[in-house]
Amino acid sequence: MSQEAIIAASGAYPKPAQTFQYGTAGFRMKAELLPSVVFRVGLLAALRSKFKNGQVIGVMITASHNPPPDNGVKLIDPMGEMLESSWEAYGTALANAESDEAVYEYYTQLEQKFNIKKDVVPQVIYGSDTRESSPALVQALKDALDAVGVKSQGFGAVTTPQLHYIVRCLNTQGTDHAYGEPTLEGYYKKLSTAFNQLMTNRSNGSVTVDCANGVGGPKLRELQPYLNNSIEITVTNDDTETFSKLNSQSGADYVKTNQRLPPSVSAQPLARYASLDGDADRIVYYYVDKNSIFHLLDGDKIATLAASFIGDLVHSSGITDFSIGVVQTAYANGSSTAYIEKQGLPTVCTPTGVKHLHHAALAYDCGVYFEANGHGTVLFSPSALQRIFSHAPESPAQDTALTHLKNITELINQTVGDALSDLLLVEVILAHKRWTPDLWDACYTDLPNRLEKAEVEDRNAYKTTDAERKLTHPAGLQDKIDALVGKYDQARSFVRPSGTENVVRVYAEAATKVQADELAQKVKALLK
Ligand code: NG1
Ligand code: ZN
Repeated sequence: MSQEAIIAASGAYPKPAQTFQYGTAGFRMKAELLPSVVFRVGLLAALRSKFKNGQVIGVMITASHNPPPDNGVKLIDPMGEMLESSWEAYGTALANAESDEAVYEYYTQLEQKFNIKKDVVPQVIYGSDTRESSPALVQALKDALDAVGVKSQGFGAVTTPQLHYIVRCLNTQGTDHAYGEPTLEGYYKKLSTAFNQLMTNRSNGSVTVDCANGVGGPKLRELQPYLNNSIEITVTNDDTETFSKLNSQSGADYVKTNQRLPPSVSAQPLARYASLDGDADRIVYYYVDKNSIFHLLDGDKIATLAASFIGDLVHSSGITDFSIGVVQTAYANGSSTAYIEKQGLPTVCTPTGVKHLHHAALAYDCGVYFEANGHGTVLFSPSALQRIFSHAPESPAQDTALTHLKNITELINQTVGDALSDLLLVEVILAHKRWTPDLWDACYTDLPNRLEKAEVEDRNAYKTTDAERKLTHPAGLQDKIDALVGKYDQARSFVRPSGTENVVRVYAEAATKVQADELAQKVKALLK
């Protein structure tokens, strides 16, 4: 493509006076700051695809659980995973190039650095969530893709995990590890076929799903006709027309952070409720007990549920020497870690951000990873899948368990955490166990905890070690935190800079709610 064409196209998207950084969730900020960033991410996606010999790269425009005025953009690698970390820096550098000429120059430098062949046709697919700002940003992306001759396809409003699924399907088509049909219909068929088989002759009442007025609402409605009648799903907070309602007083982040029902939900005792986030890659469950007390069933509870269910199926199938591990972050409730270890399963703690968890989960035959906020999935290694699908059962009971296990591997979106897939997974497990939400909840009791955020002058001054559980900088601060923690029972607290917002987060847990709240406040006060 000609130098003039790229420079001219870039000229339509001037860079604001702002420094950008490709963080945990790509670029994310006020939407009006993003057009130049999205344009340049389009160039990066083209390079990435060329570097990967023309494999399809995905670009998702979303700001997940952030408020309506925000937006964001992130890249999806060929197997449906997050962009390889080493490339984040190239995205950052492109986004910060001060002129259109500098954009072009850096683009050609990267072409040379990676020895990119001129004759490879890059392929990129893209989608967005339901924000008002999304169509204009999609246009910026398209302009970049056109300027560098990318073969591209838009999927309109989709959930983040749907786009990850389609990327993987496109890149595995026609191989012996084909992931599925690269369409939304293919996605619904894959999930529903596995779900319907797992729910044959089973039923499990109803679940009410709060969709945060985001893209998960319409997509859950699209999925519903494919599902058999084994559960009744009531879809709420699915108004995507009123842009200001997105993630407002609803959604997984609201429920998890406030530890309470969305105001729009009047809960019946012991009925099941779930909330998705704005791009439907997170889900949390909750219920109220007979005394109308709210109980949260978060990502940790989903991880323990999935790990124990899969462990039982593996065992009952007669498959031996099969490793299952649970990957968490520092935000995992201390009780969940203790519970998993008591079950004899290994746990690993990684820094926040799904890419870290995903990577650690690859070490097991089956790696279950969830952030406490409900973002996570289950990975089966290629050799584990091969063993599962070639295993010869020796009894009818083994045969049944094995069939369930095979369907579980199909039901789970193994590319990335997926609220719709996780919803069906939880429903299947509860139906198989005949568990009401209180029985699920009774596996262990969460330690009371508190998450706070603090505005600080420079969050980059906060540096962590030990999977973000300890601060190395500012010097001396960790000692002060440790001294406070020592004053409370079963207490734990840590401070880390957010990767998605310009804040520092404070987490505290302790034996009682009063203690957890007080500890969080006192640690927060240290940051002033
Ligand atoms: P930051 O802003 O780095 O804390 C938040 C979530 C992460 C992850 C990312 C990406 C918490 C405490 N942090 O990261 O778990 O989901 O957003 O969306 O929930
Ligand atoms: Zn999300």
